[in-house]
Amino acid sequence: MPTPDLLSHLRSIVGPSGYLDQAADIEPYLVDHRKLYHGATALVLRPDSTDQVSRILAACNEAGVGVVPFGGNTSYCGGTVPNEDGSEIVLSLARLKRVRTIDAVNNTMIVEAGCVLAEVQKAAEGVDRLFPLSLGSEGSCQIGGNLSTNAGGTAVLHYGMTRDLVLGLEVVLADGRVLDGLKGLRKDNTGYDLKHLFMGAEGTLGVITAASLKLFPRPVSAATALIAVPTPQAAVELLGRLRTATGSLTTFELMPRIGLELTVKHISGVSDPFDAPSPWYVLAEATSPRAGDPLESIMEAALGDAMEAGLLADAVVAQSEAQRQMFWRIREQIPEAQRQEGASIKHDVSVMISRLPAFMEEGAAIVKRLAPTARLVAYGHLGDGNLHFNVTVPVGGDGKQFLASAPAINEAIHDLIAEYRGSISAEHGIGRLKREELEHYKSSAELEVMRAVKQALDPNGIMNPGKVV
Ligand code: 2HG
Ligand code: ZN
Repeated sequence: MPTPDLLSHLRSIVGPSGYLDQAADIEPYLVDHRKLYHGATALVLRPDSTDQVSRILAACNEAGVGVVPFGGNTSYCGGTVPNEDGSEIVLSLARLKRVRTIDAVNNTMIVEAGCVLAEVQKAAEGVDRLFPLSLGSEGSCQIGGNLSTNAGGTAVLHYGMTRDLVLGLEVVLADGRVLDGLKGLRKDNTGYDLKHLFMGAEGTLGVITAASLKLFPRPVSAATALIAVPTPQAAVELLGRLRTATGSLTTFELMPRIGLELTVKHISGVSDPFDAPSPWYVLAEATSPRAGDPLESIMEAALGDAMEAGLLADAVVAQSEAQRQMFWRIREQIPEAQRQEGASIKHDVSVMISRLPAFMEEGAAIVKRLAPTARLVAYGHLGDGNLHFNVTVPVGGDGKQFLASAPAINEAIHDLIAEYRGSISAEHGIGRLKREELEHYKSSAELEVMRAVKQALDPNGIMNPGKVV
């Protein structure tokens, strides 16, 4: 437990505008986005400089008090909830929100951890560049959280995961030392690449306070299509064709019929653009920084060929920005529509794309066996081999009762994923939710190396205790 002396020392580090200690103010920091956990804390710190973060960690490390880094609170895995006994301090990065530099020639920007992702995107746009990380929660998630969880999203196919978009990090270690990796170099082969330790570590090894991010040419031409496909296998074949034909496929998302139905039902401004229902749909987008790039006609020709080959039943290439946005809305609002429909059991899994259709068939059979009346809503980033293999409560069913079947369904789906040599968390991380499963599915050698790294960087175990390892 933090002593009154420690608490007052921490308050003095950040000054009167840098902390919250009244129950009502603290409450929003205690519950995760999915409301899976409810923690407790005596103090939420809101430092406004790396130096303050450094002094906070040094003090907590000496006292052996746990620190829970907190960003935009969009974690799916309870990654930022303090434990229930109130013994940990919450460290919000929200006030570290400066864009320190933008260098359009070097194609880099240095941003602080508390910048909201949409603001980072906007700052890049201001110098005619693209920062390509793109997520449903981009209006509220913070770049520090994106980096710490190595977030995915809908442009991974072309640009990679968050860790691929980073040249270097500024990190405060558990004992308060600062690693300064903000040189903005594209080539630096000087031994272990330390930055990658902290991306995906979810704040368990140190606190990311700033990052040097890669910028890209800003796309000005795009072709966006909504495509009705008969099977996931057809979608996989279509993916290969569209990648080759366009040379710049940025997005390739798979959605089931029920995903479209749920968004049409719950989300305003969404309608089904097709005459006939289809079991599956794909949202595909190709982009290019060249003005006047004939992507639309290239996409149309490729879709025509694919139709002749029996890979699709129908397709619409967006004819206006409004239509393009509607197609995107159908995909991006599936999680919200699913939430409005009732309780759901989520699996954020990945396998090799070539094996995805077979996995989906076996996974669907498992769901049918364990929850015969529940509704499988399997959608997501097919281009990355990553599906949200979610299961929604039966029509008119009781949410609580349904959720009681989660452990059995999780175990069966994750066992299947293990058989397929896939991942039980493709893009949402581990947090608190999947810590035990991680222990089960990682090899002992992997776990030993992870624990050795944790021990080396955080010997007192103060960094986001109880998460990941
Ligand atoms: C998405 O791809 C997000 O829309 C959320 O990763 C997935 O809610 C989900 O399961
Ligand atoms: Zn996703």
